[in-house]
Amino acid sequence: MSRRLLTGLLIGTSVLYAGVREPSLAASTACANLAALTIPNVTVNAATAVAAATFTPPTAPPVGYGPWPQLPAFCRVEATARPTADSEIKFEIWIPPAEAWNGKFQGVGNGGYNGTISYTALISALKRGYATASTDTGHTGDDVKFGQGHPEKVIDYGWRAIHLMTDTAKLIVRNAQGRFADKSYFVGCSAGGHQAMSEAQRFPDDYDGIIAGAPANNRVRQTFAFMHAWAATHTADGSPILTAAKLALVTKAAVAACDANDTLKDGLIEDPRKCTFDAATLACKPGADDATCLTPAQVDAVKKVHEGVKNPKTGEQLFTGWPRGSENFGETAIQGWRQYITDSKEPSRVGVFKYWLFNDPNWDVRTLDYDRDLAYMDERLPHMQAIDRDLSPFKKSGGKLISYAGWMDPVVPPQDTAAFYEGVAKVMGGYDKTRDFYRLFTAPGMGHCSGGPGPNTIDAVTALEQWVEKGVAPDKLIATHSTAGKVDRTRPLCPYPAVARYTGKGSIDEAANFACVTQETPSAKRTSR
Ligand SMILES: [Ca+2]
Repeated sequence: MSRRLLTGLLIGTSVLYAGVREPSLAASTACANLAALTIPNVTVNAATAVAAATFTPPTAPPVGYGPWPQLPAFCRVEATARPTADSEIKFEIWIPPAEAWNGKFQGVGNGGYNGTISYTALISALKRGYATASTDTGHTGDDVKFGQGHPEKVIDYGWRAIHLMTDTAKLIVRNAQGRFADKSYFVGCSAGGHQAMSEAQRFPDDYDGIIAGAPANNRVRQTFAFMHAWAATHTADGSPILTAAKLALVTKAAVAACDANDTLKDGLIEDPRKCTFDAATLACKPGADDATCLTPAQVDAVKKVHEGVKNPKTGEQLFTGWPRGSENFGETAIQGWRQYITDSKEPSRVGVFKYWLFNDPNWDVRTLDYDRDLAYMDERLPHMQAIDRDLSPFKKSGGKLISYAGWMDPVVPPQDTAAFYEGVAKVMGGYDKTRDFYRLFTAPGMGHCSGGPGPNTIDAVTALEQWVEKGVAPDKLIATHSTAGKVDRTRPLCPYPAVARYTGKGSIDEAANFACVTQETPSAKRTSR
């Protein structure tokens, strides 16, 4: 981030605080009276005391979530921030009554480009006693078209909405409770992981503890990778080359080929970077095409997605490929390449090029120049990503960061998350000087943020609370896998680059029979001189 940007932000922050007219400095403010707060560039639209078991979020619950649960009582504050004339950033702040408040604040993240309040995340924070806040990031809906001709809205999405939400929420919580929160946390996965990284890098004092799940923080390059993967898996007329069944065939073969790489046959690829499975081994006999094999075009498509995208001019690996094993491992489109690569009628996020970069709705992905256009996007849309590897300011402010990644993630490639960790370690002076404030936990057989054949459910919030509040750093996170709501496998996730090794005794489905051991990773070898 540029110094100019940082200065501007700091000034913006101090203005925000200095300009607030607080009705009462010492005492708490009744919920309804919070609507009278005057905060520059922020309008408090409503402040409503919500009685227990009476609130239903205005949107339908996400698929698979079930009906909205009954909630305890809270104060619901709805606000809009307009840091620029073109901004319209909506957010909600939920504040428990004093007796139910755990004294802490939790900001929550978003998914994809979706301009919507994250009610599921607000609910889970409120139920733990947190005062909590979520924003729509300044636009409505998952379509990136909102940014056409609205560069300030793109910046709101990129980083500004989350920071303003955080600043404003802390202030409103302070007014509601009569004191500032003792600790502040940010919790997000996917785009939320990107937002988490952005906060750690751009606003190192916003949060005491941050959770960055499957962080899509290398977003410029990831967007190029989406273009490449789509072009690789579709014919010139846009027809898909790979079916769901063929993708499942590849996953099965990849797992069969690489399961034993870690010496434990548990149906999981421990580290896909060590898996050299070649889709060509599934090639049909010349002229044949049936359910058990891949045609030459299908082999070619799979190989290109595995191998990732290179700069054609310099040969530099521009972005990693998607991991072997991530092709299709479940029933839903997001448990494989279908949702973001093969089933899409057009490349995922192609609108970033059409509407944000070239302002040309007819732009054709086949004209993309992976050298020239990358340099152009890096220059034009730096606020779209969070890739500063120098986390010294965050470390210095006492911040703690827990990141996690599923080795089967078909959306945000986990190899990139690991590479980012290695990059930070290099800048910070090694793994020892990194793990005292930032730990990455990798999960074999886990998909995007959750799901997958491996243990994929963790309680990172509790681990982070222990680290921030008691100084107990997480040496492992226990992940669980469930079938039909029943836990059938547990496994420790280890701080990168350590991995979980079976002790040789007892069930391989029980975490107690595994120990975290440090190993040298292929890319760590490459980067350590
Ligand atoms: Ca294995």
